Amino acid sequence: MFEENAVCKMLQIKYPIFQGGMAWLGTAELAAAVSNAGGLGIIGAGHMPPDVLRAEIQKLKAATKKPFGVNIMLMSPFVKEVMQVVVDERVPVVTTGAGNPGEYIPALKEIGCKVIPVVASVALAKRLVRTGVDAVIAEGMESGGHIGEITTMALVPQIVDAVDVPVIAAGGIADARGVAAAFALGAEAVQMGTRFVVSQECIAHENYKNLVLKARDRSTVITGRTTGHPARVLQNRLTRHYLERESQGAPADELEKLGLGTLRLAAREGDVDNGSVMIGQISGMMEQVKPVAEIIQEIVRGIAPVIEAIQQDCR
Ligand code: TUI
Repeated sequence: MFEENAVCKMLQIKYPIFQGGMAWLGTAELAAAVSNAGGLGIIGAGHMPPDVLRAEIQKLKAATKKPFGVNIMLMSPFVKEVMQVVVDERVPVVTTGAGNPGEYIPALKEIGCKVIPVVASVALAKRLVRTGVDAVIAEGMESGGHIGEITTMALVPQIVDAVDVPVIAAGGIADARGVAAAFALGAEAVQMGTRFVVSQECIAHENYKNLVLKARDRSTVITGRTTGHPARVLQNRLTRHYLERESQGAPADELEKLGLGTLRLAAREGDVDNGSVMIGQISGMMEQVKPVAEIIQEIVRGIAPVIEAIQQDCR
């Protein structure tokens, strides 16, 4: 299975399934569970200071012998220092988000790290492929957290056609049907965030997980469209106030202040009224907290039957 898959071969992983590098949720514990189950576990560095990230990487190395990644959020005030940490620690795979990682690519390539940026447009995908990235993650606006403007359905095939590196699809994928659909669009792997938030190994506060389990198809909203940092979150007291101020034309600095610290508040402290419950649109489909290994096995076993059913129908 997946012996010929370009992403599995490049990264030496068993299944073409990445765990999204979620700030405050993508811990060593979650990443170890995903890597040990055959996927690619990823620490979400978010706004972590460098010493905290180093400790997290060391914890992950102690918990798995399998390949893993670190996601670097390029809007972090510590971006230069955390890049140095991943170089020092010889992290095998780095994914990036929320910006253009161009200036950091040479140092990462130098240590043999596979560099896989998240992109939300064809233009950035093409530019980064010219600078030598190993693959790209095409992330649709169905995703949770910081997002672009194009859906997975429209973005993935356009990026597949535009670049000559493997494409990993992200945004709105949480089961075998989503993986089969991503493969049909030309992706060679998938990245999932929402599905792993409601896993046993995810550290998210139970209030956060319970709200995700209760979500329906239309439960998320996009905040920050006027600030240049749009983010998908579950609708709650915070988003109602934020969107009201945004519609009244509140300045970006006031809106940015309203969002400060709110992801940690919801994810770790469980204040899901005043915090940001970042999650994707596929949260409407999440019914149950499951162990990571079960999530991955269920998806992997489900792919061929989905494709066979389509083939039957198309004969
Ligand atoms: O990065 C993400 N999702 C995130 S980061 C994050 S941390 C955060 N915390 C508090 C407030 C705001 C964010 C939460 N969720 N996904 C990857 C991603 N990258 N999605 C979209 C992009 C992206 C968008 C524009 C990448 C590059 C880009 O263009 C940059 C350029 O210079 O052209």
